[in-house]
Parts: sequence; C-alpha cells; structure tokens
Amino acid sequence: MQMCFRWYGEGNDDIRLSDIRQIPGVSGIVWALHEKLPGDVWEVEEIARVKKQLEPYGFHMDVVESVNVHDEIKIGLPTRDRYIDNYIQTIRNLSRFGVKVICYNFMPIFDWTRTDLFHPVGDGSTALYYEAAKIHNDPKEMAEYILENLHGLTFPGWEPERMAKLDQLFEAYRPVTKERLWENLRYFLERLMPVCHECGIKMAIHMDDPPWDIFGLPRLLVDETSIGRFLHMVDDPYSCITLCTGSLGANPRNDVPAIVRKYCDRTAFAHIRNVKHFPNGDFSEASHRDQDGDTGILDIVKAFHDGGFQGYVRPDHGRHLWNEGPGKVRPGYGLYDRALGIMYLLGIWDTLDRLEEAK
Ligand code: CS2
Ligand code: MN
Repeated sequence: MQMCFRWYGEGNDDIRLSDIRQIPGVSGIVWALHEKLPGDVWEVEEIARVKKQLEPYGFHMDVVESVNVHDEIKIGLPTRDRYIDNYIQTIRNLSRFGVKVICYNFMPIFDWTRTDLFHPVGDGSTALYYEAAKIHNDPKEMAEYILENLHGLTFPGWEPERMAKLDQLFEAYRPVTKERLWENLRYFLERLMPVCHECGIKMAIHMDDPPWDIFGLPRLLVDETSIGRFLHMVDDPYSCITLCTGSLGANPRNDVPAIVRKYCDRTAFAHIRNVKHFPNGDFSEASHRDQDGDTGILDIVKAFHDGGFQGYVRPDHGRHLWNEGPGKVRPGYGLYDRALGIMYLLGIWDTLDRLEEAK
C-alpha cells in the first residue's frame, strides 16, 4: 500500500506541503485542479504547475481526486459527448505527467452529504455528522448551510455555481431513474476505456456517501451487490473502485472488511476512515482507532494486507482537533487527525508485515 495525503492546492489549503512532508510514510499527494468546473479540460500548463510545486518535496502525483463528471453525462443528455471528449482530453493530458489513477464519483447533484460539519465528538474535538431526520427537509437549506461553513473554500461537488441552480438541477435529474443512471455510467466508462488502456490510467469510482438515496436522488455504489454489478458491467482492469470504508460503513448492514476481501483486486485507491452509528440512523465520523467507531478498521487493514494490496491509500477525513475550528479548517480535512490516522494505519500495516516475516 502506498500512503498518500489529500491536498487542495497552493492558495487553497492552509496546510503546507512542508507540513505534510513531516508525516511519516507519505509518498504522494492526492491532488486536483480545484478551480476547474466539471466538464473543463485540464490543460497541460496547469498540471505542470502542480508538478512543479510537489517536486521539491519528492511527492508523486499519481492520484487525482477528482476529475468531476459533468451533470449532462450523469443525466445522459445528447450533449454529453462533448463533455466526454473533454474528459478524454484531460486523461491524455494527465498521462503526460505519469498519473495512474483518477478518482471520480457518479453521485447526482451532491457529493458527500452531512448535516453538521462541526459536531462535538465529546472529547473537545468536532467531526462531520449526519442527522437522518434533517435529510427529509429542503436540500437547499442543507446546501446553504454547507456553503456557509466552507467559508469560501472550494469543495469538489459543492461548487457554488452549481448549488445556485439547485431547482434546475433537480428538474433535470427528474427523468433519471436508478437504471438510467447505471446506463449513463456504463456509456461514460465504455467511451473512456480505450483511452485509459492507451494512457495507463485507471478510473476508480468513489462509493456514494451516504450509501443510500437522498432527496429522491438515486445512488448506485452502496453495497457489496452494487459494487459487483459495477465491476461486472464494464469488466475491465482499468475500471476500478475507490473503496471508501467510511462511505460504505455509514450503513451498519455493510460488512466493510468482507467487501475489501472480495474486491481488493479491483481497488485502485482506498479511503480509510471510521464511522460511529447511533440507533436512530445518525452517524458521526470518528478517529481511525478501531474501537472509536463501528467500521472495523483493524479487520479492514488486515483484509487489504492479506489481499496483497499495492494500491494507493489515504486517511480520508479526520476530526477537527486543537485549534481547527470553523473558519480555520476545511471541514474533514484538518492536518492533525489525518496525520494521526496515518500513523495508526501504518502501525497496523507494519505489524502485519512483521508477523508475516516471522512466519
Ligand atoms: C471525498 C469525496 O471528501 C470526501 O468525502 O472522499 O468527496 C470524494 O473526493 C469524491 O466523491 C470523489 O469524486
Ligand atoms: Mn472517501
């Protein structure tokens, strides 16, 4: 496994590359051109700028998260091909810099969804929180709340330009049933696969977060069966998954370690984090430590280790610790808890390595 850290780019992230350099075991930066809107081509000069920023620290840029997919592709409009052509051009441009994996998602309208971005965990820290009862209400209220709490920071999937048109977006997605969404995903991937082979780039779809339909919008990658359907639908080694343990783990019925064992081979990228469930359907993000949540972090890391996982991994979200309050941190993406998470994950991994050597 190759440990990475997500970074939002110069001028867009308070965390500096020199800070990340001090976390043991991190070899690469998970990056993106965050100023780009879904559907834009990522130009060579723009990618070259990021490469130049990473180089002095010795970080690789193998993993991009995310090249976001334009709504017209997800909706399946006749105009989608022009955006798919742009996506293909972006893949070609990224391949010139040795990029190996593109993480993306196919969630309609919203990316990850939470109702409270700074929920007290009980020890003085705060974390992202999902209150099930709030999700039946107005999606606009939720979108406004999230945008307000980002304090002007960009967040993929929460582009203010898109959020300003929520009514139109909901209207446009109205005919998109779950089956049509599957079909649109297949169409998109089948057009991409030849280019991915040529460029040596794997497309790695992120799980839907949370893993169930919200606000009447269908969500596809939610459990073992749907991941199986996805991998079978375009059965190509370049169509892979980003196995996000926290997204899947939000549903207590998902046995995440079993899912890892089953699909380790087609996992190009792993997001590892922990979630704590409440009996009323709410969930809170938790520290990476196994017993702080219900996701089964120890079993998950063991499952990757047993599977000989050589892909990329990152600690996904963390809690906000010490001085990382509202306005001072990008929600979920503080420095400290993600760094602690890395040390926990590497601690498990190194121990498993040692035990294996001793066998
Ligand atoms: C990420 C996702 O912050 C997060 O929850 O894991 O937003 C992820 O980057 C996208 O869904 C991938 O396209
Ligand atoms: Mn994730």
